[in-house]
Amino acid sequence: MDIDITSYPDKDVSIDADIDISAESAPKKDIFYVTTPIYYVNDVPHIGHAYTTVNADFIVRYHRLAGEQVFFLTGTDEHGQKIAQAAEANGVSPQEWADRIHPRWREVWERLEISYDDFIRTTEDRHIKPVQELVQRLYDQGDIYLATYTGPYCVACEAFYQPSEIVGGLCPIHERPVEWIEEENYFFRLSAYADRLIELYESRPDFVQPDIRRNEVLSFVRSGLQDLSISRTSFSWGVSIPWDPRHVMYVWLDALQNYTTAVGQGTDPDRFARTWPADLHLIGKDILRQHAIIWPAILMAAGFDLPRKVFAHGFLTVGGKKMSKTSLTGISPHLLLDTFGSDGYRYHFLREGTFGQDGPFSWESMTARYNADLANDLGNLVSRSLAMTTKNFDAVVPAPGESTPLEDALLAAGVLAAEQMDERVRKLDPAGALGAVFEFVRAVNHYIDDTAPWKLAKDPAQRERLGTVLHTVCEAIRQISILISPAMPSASRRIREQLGIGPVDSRPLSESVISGTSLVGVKVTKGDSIFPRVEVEKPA
Ligand code: ME8
Repeated sequence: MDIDITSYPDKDVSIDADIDISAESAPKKDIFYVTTPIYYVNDVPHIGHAYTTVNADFIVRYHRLAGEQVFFLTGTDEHGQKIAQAAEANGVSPQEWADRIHPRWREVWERLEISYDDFIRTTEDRHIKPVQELVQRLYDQGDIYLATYTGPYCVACEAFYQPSEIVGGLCPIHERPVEWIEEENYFFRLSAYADRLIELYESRPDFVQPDIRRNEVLSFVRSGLQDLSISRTSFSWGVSIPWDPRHVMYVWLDALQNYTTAVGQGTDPDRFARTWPADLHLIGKDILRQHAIIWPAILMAAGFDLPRKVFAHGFLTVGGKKMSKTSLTGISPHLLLDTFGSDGYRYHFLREGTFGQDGPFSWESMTARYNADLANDLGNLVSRSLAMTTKNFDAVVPAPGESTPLEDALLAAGVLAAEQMDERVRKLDPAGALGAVFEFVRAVNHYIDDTAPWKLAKDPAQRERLGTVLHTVCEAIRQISILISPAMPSASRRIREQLGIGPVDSRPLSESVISGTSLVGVKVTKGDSIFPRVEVEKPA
């Protein structure tokens, strides 16, 4: 990037040295605040976008289940050149285009049972006004100046690159030709924040996770930061720069602030104090620099607290490359939802692979895991247990007799699953958390094989023992219905309906799993199969 230094203003940057970047300095607040990226409305969602949102929803639902107060934000990013181009290609205005596409995102989130508390659109007044006020403040305090930008720009990323990052004229992420821009732009003095950013990554190793991403960000900032161009004049679809309306704001400067405008930045100071900072910004690794470098620098300039954590997960890949709209490899979530339902869908994208690393999507492995874990292990457990209770005890959960080491071991396995789940969700390891839950599901199946209730049922002298076994199994299914509820809310509800009990309570798992309502005397109903088997054939 080539900055014409003759147009630097002569003001010195005033960086507020009083802002404390340690996590401990952040005020105590009761609300656990989680965000997803706000998605571009140039097109409709694919399963890569849903990957972030499903994982965020699982984490959020777990925290709510544990009795915590949560605020979960998602939304759509509606400004910028990419949206303007999509609108033009479709012969409508950018606003009309955004109005037409944004419901397509909400519709997918509804089918996937995403429990967001707010959905922000960056074209809303509640966002635009506070964004303009903050940017004006940064300008007034000398953090923004006018200069000339010359360099590469990728419209698909809506990002500026260093010339050295462009190989063969192509964007490193989209592998599409970049534009070379030469424009008079406003710049944010990002470089002035480099030392404080380095101090942030060093003093709070959890700020950027996983470690591989933290190291990447640290070495990028150590190698030297350029100031950031934050306005454009060659198109007009964006938030206008308040003191110079020939310019529209760089879309990222506008978009990142959704996280603060949605919770009261510039409009509701009490709410802002109760909710901000975000506890977790969940993102894909493609937008790491914006979240781990640009965003904290803007917040430092604004004098706001910094988020507690930015976690960048890996890509869903097709043929080893990021699944994307641009490369036309995006698979619609609806296609998978039609076959696997929301529970099967959510389970797969939470359980497959390691959160943080890239992983391929395959219809075959989704089907295999669904049939093995859900249709066989869990679905059959529920249906055979309720069928045996129906047949032997008129569908009423029997009182248990004396327990043996087998029952004690199963009880201990349930408690262990709850503890492991808690630990793994808090480490942002959804796959590990569900792994622990399904370990318990398999333990319950082993218990049934070991105690063989179908044999006990043939011997009237074993009636009390049969009652103990079926009570233990129904109780274990009740525990499982709690443990799976953040991942598969609908299956959890249906299992509880069949068990004859109401919705899951919100309290720590250590309490709800161990001391739930007694099931003795509860009438169960053997209903439809919770997870009907899926055939391997892909839809055409
Ligand atoms: O970047 N694998 O929006 P976007 C995993 N508007 N995750 C993927 C993915 C894939 N193949 N493809 C997309 C933007 N994602 C900006 C964000 S935030 C202030 C502004 C997910 O519509 C992943 O979370 O291009 C990625 O970061 C996000 O979608 C990008 O969505």
